Amino acid sequence: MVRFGQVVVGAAGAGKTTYCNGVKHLLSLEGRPNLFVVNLDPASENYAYECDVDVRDLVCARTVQEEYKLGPNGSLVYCIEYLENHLEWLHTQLRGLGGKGKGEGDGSGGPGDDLYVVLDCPGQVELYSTHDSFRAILRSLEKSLEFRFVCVNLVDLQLCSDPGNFLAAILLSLNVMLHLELSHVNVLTKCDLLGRYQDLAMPFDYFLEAQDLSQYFLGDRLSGRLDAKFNRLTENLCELVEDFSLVSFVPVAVEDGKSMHHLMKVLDKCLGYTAAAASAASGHGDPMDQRQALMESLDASLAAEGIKPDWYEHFIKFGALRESQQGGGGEQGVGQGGASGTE
Ligand SMILES: Nc1nc2c(ncn2[C@@H]2O[C@H](COP(=O)(O)OP(=O)(O)OP(=O)(O)O)[C@@H](O)[C@H]2O)c(=O)[nH]1
Ligand SMILES: [Mg+2]
Repeated sequence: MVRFGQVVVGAAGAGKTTYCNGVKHLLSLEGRPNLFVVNLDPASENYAYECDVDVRDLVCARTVQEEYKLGPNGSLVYCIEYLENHLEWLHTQLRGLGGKGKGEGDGSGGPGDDLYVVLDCPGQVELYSTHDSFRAILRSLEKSLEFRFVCVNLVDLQLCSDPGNFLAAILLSLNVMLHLELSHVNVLTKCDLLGRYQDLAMPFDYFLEAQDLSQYFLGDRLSGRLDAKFNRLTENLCELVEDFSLVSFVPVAVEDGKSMHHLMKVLDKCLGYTAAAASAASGHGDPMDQRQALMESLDASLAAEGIKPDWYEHFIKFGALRESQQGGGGEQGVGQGGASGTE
């Protein structure tokens, strides 16, 4: 019996909370059963955010900061270590979800058989790249509650506009992948803003595949911005990334149903999740007709542009449409919970 989960990580402001809301919206429309969002960010300031389990009910970074006179980073580390030391709280909360677990009621069993959780994580990357507590928390959920996780590592599109930042994001992604030891999918977020980066130095596909990175640094080399030693280091790092071919990105804009649907398919494949598998696990009947219809229509919209849509064209059109609908306001973000999930 397996339960499924997305572990949504990424730097501060990468779009984790907005993405989690978007996933809940889209997958609810698709009729995915027993879908829950779990806030694991003790520093979240967003009290309007709807989640099914909230770590702030156990420990809150703001309170810790005041009580122990810690800074924002120290208090977050304290909170995650506190959660690691009070894992029974998280286990109990997760057991309470779904209500279909075998041991429900007597406290001995696991959570709902077809549970699918989306974990909204803090924006402090050290927690996923070097610190042990977060990884220990995930291991305990895998071991005690039989969760199967995929790490969804969000990277802001903005980082593509500078070669150094992009390389740093790639190296960090590798670091997170090695540290958490989970199936791992890198996601480029906020791609509706692609139109603002029309001077990107490489075709968009190259960013998605993390290819020809040395080429990307050529501009910096020619301008003499980097010294010779640094150039060599950069070239070697680029070669390392390219040779191992371990990093690629799936592009997403949360309000764009097509891109979100594409990502959900990638994640389902990583998790081994199918509606049939979930139904079988829960002993429930066939998927609802409504879900089937929505999946088919989204599949058809993807197929209309080929198996691999031209994301650049797609996002430029989507961004333009979005701006015209907003009266050309040119907002920076989509706002919390503002994801529509469908086009
Ligand atoms: N245009 C656009 N903005 C987005 C998208 N996703 C998120 N944003 C905006 O990015 C900003 C940060 O989003 P959050 O979801 O709070 O990011 P976060 O990673 O949860 O941030 P922390 O919890 O502070 O680490 C907000 O202003 C969002 O509206 C997107 O797909 N497109
Ligand atoms: Mg957040």
